[in-house]
Amino acid sequence: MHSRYSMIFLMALALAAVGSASTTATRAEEHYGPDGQRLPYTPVVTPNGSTLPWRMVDGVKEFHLVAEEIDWEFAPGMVVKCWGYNGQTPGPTIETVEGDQVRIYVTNRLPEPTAVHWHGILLPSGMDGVQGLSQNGIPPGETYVYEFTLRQHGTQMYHSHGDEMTQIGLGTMGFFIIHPRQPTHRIDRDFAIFLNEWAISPGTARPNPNVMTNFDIFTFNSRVFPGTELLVARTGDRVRIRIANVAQESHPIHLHGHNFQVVATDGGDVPIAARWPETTVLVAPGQTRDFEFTANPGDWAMHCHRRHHPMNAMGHDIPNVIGVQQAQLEEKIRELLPGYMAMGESGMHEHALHAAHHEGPDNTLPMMGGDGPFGTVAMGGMFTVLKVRDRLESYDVDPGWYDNPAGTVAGPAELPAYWQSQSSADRAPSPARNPQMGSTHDHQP
Ligand SMILES: [Cu+2]
Repeated sequence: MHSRYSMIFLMALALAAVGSASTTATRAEEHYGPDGQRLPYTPVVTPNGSTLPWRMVDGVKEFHLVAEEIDWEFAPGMVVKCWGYNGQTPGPTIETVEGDQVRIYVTNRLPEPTAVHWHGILLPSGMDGVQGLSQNGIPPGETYVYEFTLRQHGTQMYHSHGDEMTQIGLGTMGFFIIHPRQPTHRIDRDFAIFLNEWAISPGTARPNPNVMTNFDIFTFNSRVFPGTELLVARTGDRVRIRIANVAQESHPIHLHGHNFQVVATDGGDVPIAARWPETTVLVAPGQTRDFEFTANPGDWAMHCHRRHHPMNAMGHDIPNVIGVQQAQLEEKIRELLPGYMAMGESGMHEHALHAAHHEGPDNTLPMMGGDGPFGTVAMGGMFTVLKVRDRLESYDVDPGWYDNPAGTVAGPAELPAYWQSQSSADRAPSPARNPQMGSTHDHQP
């Protein structure tokens, strides 16, 4: 049976075989499929998820997907009633190679008909999986089969194409990755992260798929920080990150400490001459984006750059109290609500500090949290950490916090006298040095 664990076991064997050698040891690592054959690729890691097992039947790579309702943990303390595949949302990653003939059985255990669309894959029209257009809906309790030959490579997706609003809204999607038959270069670490947003009122467990714009939970592979799995790499590794989105909103995904190039979309490879450097990639609904970079040592944040997306519920629809003195208000509210604590007048950092001992409604996460080496990280939602180390025992073990070289961490300082002597007017840019501003300044009555 193909599983991540057998893969890890094989990796351990490979490591043992080459001894305690240098960092190049695992780069020569080979990976094997369920049939014992060497895989012509580095298997994709789906953080907080898994790869769908397959079996070879007369030269055809067979898979089985089961669409079903599941209880899915977004982070410790919050379990959500989702619809997904094989016990997960996103469903397990389908991993194939260009040229493979694939046969995919789909069993529907949802309470309504469904169909699975193979997003971005070139295939016969009748295999495209649009309910009503290309096939009958798969009735609850029944199994349909899809079969086609892969004539391309890239990061594609699968998702429900029947009652999309409800079914995709509740989590019926997954990666369909097709590796090139002839790789142009080696990838050391290959990660796949599906974006989604949800409307889950505090104190409830059932996402509301009818919501159009007012989402309050934003997820990487249906997990929120600090429940998102780390991305671990070795200094100098060639890292590929694949991001997919079939939700309502677009998400600008930002990686710290690196610049990268978008090397592929769900339409195929981007020609080398057409690539440009980026630190943020916008991933719109219905798109995948693959980006690559060489890993630099450190602990690096990767997150959606919309301000409310690396954050959990409860920050929405609360009154703006920044700068409001709440002391007397707090006393008055305490007469009605013992233990009430006013927060937010100097920002929401305070909230993150109280999150550990303040209970919210059942099944509801603090708006932000996560412990770092310097206190609370004060993040939630679409946020994770890429940990890159010169030396690693294993990609599957948290290497701990980054040991910053001496003199490379920002810290307290004594402000030099020449900065202290400045008045706030002096600190402002000089109008005289700016030709446009200077002219209006000079001619003021
Ligand atoms: Cu976002």
